[in-house]
Amino acid sequence: MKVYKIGDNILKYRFGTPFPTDAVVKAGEGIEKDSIDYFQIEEKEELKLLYKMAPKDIVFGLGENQRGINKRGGKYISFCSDDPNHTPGKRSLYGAHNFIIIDGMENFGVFIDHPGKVVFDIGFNHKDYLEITIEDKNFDLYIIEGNSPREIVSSFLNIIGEGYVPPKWAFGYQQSRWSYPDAEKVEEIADKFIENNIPCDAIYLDIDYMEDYKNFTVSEERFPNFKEFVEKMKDKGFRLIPIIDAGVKIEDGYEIYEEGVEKGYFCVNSEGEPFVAAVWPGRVHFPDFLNRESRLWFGKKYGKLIDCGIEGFWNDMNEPAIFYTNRGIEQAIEEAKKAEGKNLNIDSFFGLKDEFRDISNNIEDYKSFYHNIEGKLVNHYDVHNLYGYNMTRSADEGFKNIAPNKRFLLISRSSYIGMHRHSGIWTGDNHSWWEHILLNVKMMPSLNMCGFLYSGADTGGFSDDANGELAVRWTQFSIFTPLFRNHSAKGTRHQEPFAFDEESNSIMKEAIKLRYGLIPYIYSEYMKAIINKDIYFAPISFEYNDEYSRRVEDQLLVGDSLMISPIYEENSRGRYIWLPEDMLLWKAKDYSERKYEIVEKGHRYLDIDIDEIPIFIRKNKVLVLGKHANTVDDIDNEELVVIAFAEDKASYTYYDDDGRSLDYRDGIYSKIIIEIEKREDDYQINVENHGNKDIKRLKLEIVDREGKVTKKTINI
Ligand code: MIG
Repeated sequence: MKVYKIGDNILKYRFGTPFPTDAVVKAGEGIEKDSIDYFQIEEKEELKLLYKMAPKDIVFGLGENQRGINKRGGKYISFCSDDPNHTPGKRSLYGAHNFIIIDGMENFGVFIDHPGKVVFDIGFNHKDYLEITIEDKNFDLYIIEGNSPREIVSSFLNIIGEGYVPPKWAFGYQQSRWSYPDAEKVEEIADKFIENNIPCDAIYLDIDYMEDYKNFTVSEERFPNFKEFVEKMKDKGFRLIPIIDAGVKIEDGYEIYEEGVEKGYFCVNSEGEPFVAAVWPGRVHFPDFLNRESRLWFGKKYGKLIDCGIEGFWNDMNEPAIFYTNRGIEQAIEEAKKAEGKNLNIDSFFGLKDEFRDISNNIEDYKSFYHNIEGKLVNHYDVHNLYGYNMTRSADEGFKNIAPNKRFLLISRSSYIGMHRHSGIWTGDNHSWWEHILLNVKMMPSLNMCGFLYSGADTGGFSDDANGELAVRWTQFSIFTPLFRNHSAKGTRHQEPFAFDEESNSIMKEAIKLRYGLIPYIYSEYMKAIINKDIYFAPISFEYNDEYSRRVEDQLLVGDSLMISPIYEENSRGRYIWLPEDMLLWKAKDYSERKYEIVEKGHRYLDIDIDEIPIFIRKNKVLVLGKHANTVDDIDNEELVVIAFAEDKASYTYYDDDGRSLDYRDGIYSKIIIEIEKREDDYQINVENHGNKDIKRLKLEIVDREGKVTKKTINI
């Protein structure tokens, strides 16, 4: 075991010869040390790290996973999986995010940098023990110390590198559905947004836009003159976001298939032939995204669609999902033949059934193909969790090749730590279930801790049918998620904001408009989090360390100023809330009607009507609010409403930039610093403008401890 010091409070313990994942961007200095802090090690066939948790310890992290913000009580398996049934017992979803934080008697973070299977048993096997099992013994273990979870997260974000920033328009509302079958339908959807005056910035193109599910092709029949169509839609205010799948169709004459075979860019089987699996298009090869040349080659292909005016993509099926292989089908048929005519009992019958179920995403298939890493073949199974990450990296590298300083929208389904430098994620195939609103709420801070700030769930739920109330309540939560996309599966009920009864439609519309009003705050907080290596969504215990705050699972901090308490139960018209301090409550219906009330610290039951979104402004904090427009680009930035809950003073730093380039990385952005201090009967207000050329006026609404509102306008 070698030990390295990475910065002041981070040690890396190297076991064996780990596969380089490029998750961490900071190198360290070798030091002398022969024992590991915190953990006991058990080495058998696998390696186990053991830690005894104190009764009140909380374990945060693990990104995209089931269960609570506090991960205690569960077992989680990092092995990227295409599993569309996110029921509570599931242990693997699409991502592998091996970072946790222990917060309690001792405070430290742990990152297992290993691209194969890792099991986190967090008080499941034995309620007091954290057991981390690493199947093969080559990995890096990072231990990060800090005084608080926030400090630990920040140190972690610092070593995994600066997060992805989408173009500003990607903070607008986005509409998706599998599938809008043709250009006509896409335009019809766009026109409905226009007719109903509902803001929307993007419409997604799911697999049906392609010709026979071939990546980087567009069906001439369903989307004729694609380039003109993209332009026409952009003129109407909508960007189109096509999907790209991992598998490349095997078909003579298909350029990408032929080039890939010729140049050896695909993953291979044990004979060195391109590995064959089947997904949407039938049989496919998988590009070898772990190989640098293949990655660059595939990345450039995005240019075909970028040339048509496309500015955003979603990368799907990149766990990679496998529907079947010949091996799987043959094995199942063989078992079926053996069973034919037999009197099957409980074991043999269900065994046979499972044979067929297990044709998809089978471990044996993952073990039967290889990546070419600098001339050496590496079995896919050992590096499985890096595949989606590197597909998405390939896209990002492609974009940088084509337009080095332009931001593109990019989200991926599968991911690994480090991919957050290249893109955001959506959380995959959830259901139109109330439980999945709550899961969405809990997942957001966990994802943030792992670097994935630009994230969100399929609002309204992917599978199953949403009713109006579910779509409303989900939308009311999603207005706070940086990625705000409504998506649903083929065959399910439509769930666009105009798909339901009049009342639900109108509430969704107002919520979306409110989202646009919140964009100045959301964008400012998002960007400050990126630049300062901080998070956007946090559990409330990150700021309040009292007994109750440590237990709250269904309220979140959004940026530095806000707390939210989403409704996630059907027929509910209110809920219990824990207030760790007095806060200013605005039950928002739309952004122009603002009534405030002070809610005092304590356990409170709050009435929340179907059209209300409770927004709490923390003590001495500030919310900035703009206006809506039908697209982000059209938002009028001349005036900002500044809502302050000033017990004695409040301050805010409002960040903005051009929203489309990467210049912010060179410090090219503007800031307005607002400082409010309470005097006897009035407020002293200080505003410093560092380079913001859009905003002309600040309309302050300062609320004091008694709820008295003082309004002032300041020209800047
Ligand atoms: O097997 O492209 O998660 O968002 O609509 C399903 C069709 C494949 C899964 C994605 C989903 C998308 C769907 N895809």
